[in-house]
Amino acid sequence: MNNKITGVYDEHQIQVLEGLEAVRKRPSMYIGSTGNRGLHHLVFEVVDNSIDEAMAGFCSLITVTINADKSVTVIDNGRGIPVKEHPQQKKSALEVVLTILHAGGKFGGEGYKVAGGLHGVGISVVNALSAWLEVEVKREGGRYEQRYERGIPVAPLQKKGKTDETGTKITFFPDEDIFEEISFDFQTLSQRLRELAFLNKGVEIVIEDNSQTETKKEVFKYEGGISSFISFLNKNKETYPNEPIDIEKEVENCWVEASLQYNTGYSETIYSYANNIRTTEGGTHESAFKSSLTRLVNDHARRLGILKENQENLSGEDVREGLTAIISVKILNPQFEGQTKTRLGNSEVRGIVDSILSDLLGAYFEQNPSITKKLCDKALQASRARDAARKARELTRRKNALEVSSLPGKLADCASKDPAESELFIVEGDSAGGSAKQGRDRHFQAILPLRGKIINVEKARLDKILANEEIRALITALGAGIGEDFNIQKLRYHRIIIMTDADVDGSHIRTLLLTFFFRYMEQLISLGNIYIAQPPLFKVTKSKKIHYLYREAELETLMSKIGRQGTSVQRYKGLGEMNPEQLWETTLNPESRTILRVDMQDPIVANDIFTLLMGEKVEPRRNFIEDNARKVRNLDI
Ligand code: 0RA
Repeated sequence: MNNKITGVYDEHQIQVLEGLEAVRKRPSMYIGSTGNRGLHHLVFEVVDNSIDEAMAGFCSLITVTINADKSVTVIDNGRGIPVKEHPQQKKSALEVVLTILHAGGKFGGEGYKVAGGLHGVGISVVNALSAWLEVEVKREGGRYEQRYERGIPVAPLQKKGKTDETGTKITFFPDEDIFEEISFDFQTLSQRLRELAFLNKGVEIVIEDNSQTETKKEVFKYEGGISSFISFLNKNKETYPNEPIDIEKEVENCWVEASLQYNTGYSETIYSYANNIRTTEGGTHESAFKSSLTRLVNDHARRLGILKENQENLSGEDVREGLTAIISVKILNPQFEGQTKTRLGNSEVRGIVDSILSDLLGAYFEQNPSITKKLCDKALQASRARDAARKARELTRRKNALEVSSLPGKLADCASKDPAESELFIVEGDSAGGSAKQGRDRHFQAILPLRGKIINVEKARLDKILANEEIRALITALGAGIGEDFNIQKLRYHRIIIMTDADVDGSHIRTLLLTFFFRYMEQLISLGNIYIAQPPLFKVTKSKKIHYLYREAELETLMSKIGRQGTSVQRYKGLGEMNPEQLWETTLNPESRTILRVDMQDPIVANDIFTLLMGEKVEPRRNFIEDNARKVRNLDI
């Protein structure tokens, strides 16, 4: 008897149970959170394993399906997880991969040359956090199946038949005891899958959603890889050169790909990746890319006589004005550093990226003098504009030194000096501004009325932007600077609330403001400091009882409830029609108002939307607005 028990629960088994237990006890340590993000992380963890197969050259198709029962299936046509008995563990290699933390690709033949993985926690974590998981492997002529519940196998791996195919199919249902809500979002999944398809050229990634009444499907496959990504990011812009400049080379097991293209705009968009992971904090690959580009452009600007001997070098920012670029490296042992572990630390990467760029981009510049001249010219213009902007900025800064008196005249500031409790309402028009000033709680609510339309920052350089009165007032009121100088620590209000009329002009002003924040104070958006006020659309009065309605649809519902007789309906055409008390009650008072927080799920998508809405080309904008006219509530993010 005893022997039998120790036979089942040997040391490996105990190790497995302890491992699974640790994951189930502190899931956030492994997947970040048990909310929406963590839930989607499970899918990406499985997909990353399939991507690893693709990177190793064995997999060309990955299919992700959200099933009707809310489980998710990931299928790939890779080599299949090995099924033979693992020599030390005395069970199938597959079971080892699914039950032992970090077992991943660290065994089994050659393993991987390059391994990705979001945080590389392995599919055992997905297994541990799933109510059930079913795996099917096709490999070595056979088809094998196994089911797990809460990470523990229900039965040993079974052979189910013969097949010539190879691949892995994993279906899992996250544990409801661990996750707040089991609801996979097509959009969230497809954004990341599209990105993975760009980063792994030629790999076909299919996503299907069978969990809603309407099934959805998208197929991502880009033969051009990150070059297609650049075209995608620049799709509604005027660009040069016509096709992105592509660079690709492997040196000492470090695979480097870069793609870049300029557009006629003024903002800089650089995304860097290491082993398919977006390195938002940059790192050695990104800084080497930037410094090589700066050096090369300066060299050529001098050679072409665009920069004269007595002129200073162009700065990195000048050189990157209007640039869209992606740098992606795939390496053996990536070291991720920084607060969010998204900065690449490997020092050897710097020299490799630098020499590859010098060679290949250098050659491109030499072979394409007219393009090179064009981008040198643009960088020179940028540098002149930056000089002018610097002077303008120094003026605002010097004024700032004089403290309170430097605040814009039209700002009605709040009494509190504690940013955490302070709110700034940016209000369209003077009359609404007047009502807001009277209606607010002046202890913590400040009002900044906007007079004219603010400048469209997608169409102007920084010097022009800084010359705009409305923008200047906004920057000084917020107190945190702008662009590279932006310092969130100095922000004077933690809630910045955009309050515009519920009409076309109002939504235009709102988009202009959001575009400005996105381009020049991005942290305000990514950290969730920006809000949109929700003033009511209707005031309905019946026998002295007042109802404020915030949506068209609410009107019918209410009318059928209270009846039309003796009911008066007032449609608010603008904020200015509300008296101060009404404005307080409906829109300002934290106890009774609703405000929407602007959140930016995916900066790539956000970038796209702002370019589309505020950029140069008219046609795509019209199409977009027509396509989305009904969704406008969500469009504003
Ligand atoms: C361990 C070793 C090998 C492949 C895999 C795991 C593998 C895991 C997953 C997860 C999803 N799809 C997968 N495909 C493969 C190497 C196998 C070999 O050397 O043949």
